[in-house]
Amino acid sequence: MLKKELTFALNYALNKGFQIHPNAFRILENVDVKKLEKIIREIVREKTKQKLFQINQDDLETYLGMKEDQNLQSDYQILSDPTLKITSGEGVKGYNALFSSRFNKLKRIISDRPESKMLKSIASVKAAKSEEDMYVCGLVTTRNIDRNITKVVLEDPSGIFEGIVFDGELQKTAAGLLIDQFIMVRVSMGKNAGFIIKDLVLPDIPDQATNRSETETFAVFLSDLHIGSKYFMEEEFAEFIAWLSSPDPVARKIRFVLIGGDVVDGVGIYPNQDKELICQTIQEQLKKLEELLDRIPKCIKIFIMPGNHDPGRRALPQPAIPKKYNDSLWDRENVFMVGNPAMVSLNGVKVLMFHGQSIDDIVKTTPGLSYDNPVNVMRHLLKARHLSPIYGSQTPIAPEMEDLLVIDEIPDIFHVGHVHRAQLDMYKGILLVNSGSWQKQTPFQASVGMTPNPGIALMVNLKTFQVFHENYNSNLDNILQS
Ligand code: D5M
Ligand code: FE
Ligand code: ZN
Repeated sequence: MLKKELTFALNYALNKGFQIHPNAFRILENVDVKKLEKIIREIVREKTKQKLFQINQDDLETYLGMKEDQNLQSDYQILSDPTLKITSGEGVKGYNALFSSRFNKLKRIISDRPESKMLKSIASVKAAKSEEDMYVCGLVTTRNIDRNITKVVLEDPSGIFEGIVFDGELQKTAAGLLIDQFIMVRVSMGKNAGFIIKDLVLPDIPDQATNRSETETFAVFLSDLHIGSKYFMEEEFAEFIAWLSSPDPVARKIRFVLIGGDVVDGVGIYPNQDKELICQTIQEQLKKLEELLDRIPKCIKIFIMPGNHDPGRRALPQPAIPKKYNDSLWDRENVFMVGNPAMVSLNGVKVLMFHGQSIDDIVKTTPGLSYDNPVNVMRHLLKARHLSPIYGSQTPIAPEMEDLLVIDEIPDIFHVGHVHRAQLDMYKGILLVNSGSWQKQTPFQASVGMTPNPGIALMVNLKTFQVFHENYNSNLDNILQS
């Protein structure tokens, strides 16, 4: 049934002898009802003057400012993508290469710090027996809290270092250390020949100027659609996609859509998954994705990254979703398939996209972190300058020759998903975006007490970094905490 305001507006035009083209009608259906009457009156007045008695799509697009703004920049560059770099070294040799790459890359990153001039190898510090403070660095292998003492064990290529933290404040930092992350420590010899850790230095993000777009182009951040799942909010997602073509002033400035993984629910990802699927094959799921994405205006560039539910390979880094599952998506001129993690530049703004599998391992082992505040975990990753430090837990990591999960290049926006909680924050000038999900709470999530806030689209003005959102979840009022 037509809304009464729309019927009124149509009758007004018809009574003045006008015809309305079906395309124009489609646009009118999406216009804010409060503005309908004014729009129609003005178009009728103008066209009557011109003695043209049909209202077509062009009239409305011109009137509503829906015509593509040609001055709005939409330059992109894929700055890094693991897809073509993936080699997969084999066996123990591969892991040695991976960890030595991690150590060397992070040592280079920390070498910008003044203290690093005093860095010595673990073997030489152990041999020195010096009275002075010394610096060593390495990957954390143990972090044990026992009463009021924290023991930290580090490893570098020369050996293993064990030190004790006594200081109260420093113990808090030590409690937040992630296993296998890189750190630098200031140490001195204790009375009984053990080492005392006097300072812990993380690679972290330096104070820095961040990049901005010259024009007010907007980007949308999405993830975890889980297409194919019974719980995928197809209607709400389709409504959001339709909004992208609406006359809304923000929608008119969107030129980028980023999808941070779990685009489909996949097949055989967890036991008895088939009972929770409405599309039983990957091909069918990706076909549905294609149909939905095809409704997005072609001036919008779409970047698709895989997550743990998508096909390709499970271990990080993941290659882009292979072409064999849906080559027409690959062939779209406005669609770019990238691996996980990837760095893309949007009008010069560098966005680091990472699905976020490692959050599960970090939340489990780090006091004070939870699924409700994924941005806090994201801050930990930036401080560690690594996307998935913990090795050997739930997140599978492949034995690559180069550790592609080190955060070499500092992003302007850090885009993560996976935990199904939309949330925003800032850290050292970097905008942190967790893009939530478009899947309702699953029985599994309910059983472990995970409360997602699905159906929210987060959007960023790439010139000002102002953030907007569209909420398609009728159950959520107060949705964003930051
Ligand atoms: O994961 C969405 C969230 O739910 C993510 O934080 C992991 C958690 N999750 C989902 N399934 C499991 C199982 N089987 N064990 C532990 N944690 C789980 P998604 O990647 O969307 O499935
Ligand atoms: Fe997910
Ligand atoms: Zn996931």
